[in-house]
Amino acid sequence: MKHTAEFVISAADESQFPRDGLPETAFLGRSNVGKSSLINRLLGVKGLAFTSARPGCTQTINFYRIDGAFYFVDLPGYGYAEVSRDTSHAWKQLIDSYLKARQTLDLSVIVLDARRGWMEKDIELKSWLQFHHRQYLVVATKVDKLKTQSERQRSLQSLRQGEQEPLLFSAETGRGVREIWQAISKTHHNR
Ligand SMILES: Nc1nc2c(ncn2[C@@H]2O[C@H](COP(=O)(O)OP(=O)(O)OP(=O)(O)O)[C@@H](O)[C@H]2O)c(=O)[nH]1
Ligand SMILES: [Mg+2]
Repeated sequence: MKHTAEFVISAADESQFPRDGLPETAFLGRSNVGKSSLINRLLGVKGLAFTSARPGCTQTINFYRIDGAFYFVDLPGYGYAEVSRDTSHAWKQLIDSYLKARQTLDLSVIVLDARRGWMEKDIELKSWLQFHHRQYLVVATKVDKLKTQSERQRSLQSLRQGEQEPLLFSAETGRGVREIWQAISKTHHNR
């Protein structure tokens, strides 16, 4: 199914978050894992969300209204060490304020790099979401970069350590798009 996507706002603080009450799916994960690329591929629009080979590309919270019915929310990556301590602190505050205050958040997508698996910050996020009874989905991206059979096996083993089996995705090949949409639609319907 083809979806329509409209960019709504790039929010630098809470006061700029939309207030129309539409439900949201947020994309969270470490810097450079491929959150923005995932959004673009799900919507089939290249360049809708900005992406870059350099970590720290997305610095504000970007809201995209989908089919006039819900939002996709592209967040800055957490745990990017090269930004100055002040900036990194401001981002953390922005992400925290979003997660804590946002009533309309009904699904968080934890985006992992398939080659790295669960990192400390990802586990922290998952624990936080579980503690607050928030629904989440785990996506392992860049699977196209797992070239050999043994790389794929090793990656799968480490990814399976969470309670939820991650959906495998590649922004390059489009693998996983259908499954991820199914999971997102299911959450919206069960609201
Ligand atoms: N091979 C491959 N490269 C990918 C994939 N997804 C993203 N990339 C590349 O990874 C880099 C980072 O992608 P982004 O989508 O900007 O990552 P992000 O998580 O939004 O990064 P921040 O906004 O900095 O937090 C870019 O160079 C992308 O082209 C994928 O599935 N396969
Ligand atoms: Mg980004």
